[in-house]
Amino acid sequence: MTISTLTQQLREAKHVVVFTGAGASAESGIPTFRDALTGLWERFDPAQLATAEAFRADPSLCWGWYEWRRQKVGQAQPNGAHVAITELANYVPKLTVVTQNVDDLHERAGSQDVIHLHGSLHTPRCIDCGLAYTLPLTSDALPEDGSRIEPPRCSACSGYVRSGVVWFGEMLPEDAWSAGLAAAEECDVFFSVGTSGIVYPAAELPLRALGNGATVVHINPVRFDISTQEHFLQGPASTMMQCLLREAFGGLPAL
Ligand code: BV8
Ligand code: ZN
Repeated sequence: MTISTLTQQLREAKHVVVFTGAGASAESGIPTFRDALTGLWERFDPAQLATAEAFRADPSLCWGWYEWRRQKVGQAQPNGAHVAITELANYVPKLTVVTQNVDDLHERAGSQDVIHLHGSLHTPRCIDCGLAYTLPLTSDALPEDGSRIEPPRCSACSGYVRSGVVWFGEMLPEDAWSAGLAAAEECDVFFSVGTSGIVYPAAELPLRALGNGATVVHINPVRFDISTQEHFLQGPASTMMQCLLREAFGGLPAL
């Protein structure tokens, strides 16, 4: 598919879905999920650390990791991809942003009603009674190579406070998953931006969109195998999303 055919489809689309993974936040300086961990967590595989078992085994190590990641997100800014995705909403009748990411960069770029399939760093809760916990606005700057932090305790039942992300082995939030699925099964154009497509059930969404007859486009600097009906734009998310917006709709504010 040529860029001009794709931009024509984008101009005619009634409902566009943008599905993002860690690669969409990479240019904001947030390490992707496949990037090797550093510092205190260097010896861990993220898929092992992002589990309820890891938290129960060593709450301070796990909570320290999430607080360090939350700090990195707080220090980061939305990048050109987030901005272009927000802009896209002004040009198409309906845009749904579905993300696997646990940062708030889509929201800080101005995207509305972002669907977080894997939860968020910003919504911790009690691991026992589920009571939401309000994080202090600013915590002291954490050491760059990380530190162990004793998790806070729930004010209602004194259970440990856990991160608001979805751990491996946990169900996705029912409302997020059904909203993401409905959007994939209804849209005309589905962009899959910055994801390795390893984690399920999120990785099913592009296939559901394809099944519904949507045009599916993968955007990633690293080429990977796709079916003959899907399309691939090889390049970083910010450049590709901004270029698509310019080609399809003309201007885009300077960053
Ligand atoms: C579930 C929150 C049902 C945590 C995340 C055994 C038991 C239970 C389940 C399983 C099991 N075995 C397998 C499973 C399924 C499992 C799974 O898929 N495992 C994988 C490892 C095979 N899934 C689950 O467990 C899910 N739940 O199945 O529930 C169930 C329940 C009980 C029992 C049975 C079944 C829950 C999955 C949610 C996990 N939580 N995040 C945290 O963040 O700490 S997932 C985590 O990976 C992040 O959310 C991340 O977004 C996500 C996916 O990774 P990507 O986003 O794709 O990031 P990645 O680093 O992989 O790739 C980055 C890409 O960006 C690369 O392609 C790179 O080339 C590209 N890139 C780089 N730079 C750029 C770029 N692209 C564009 N521009 C750039 N500049
Ligand atoms: Zn509690």
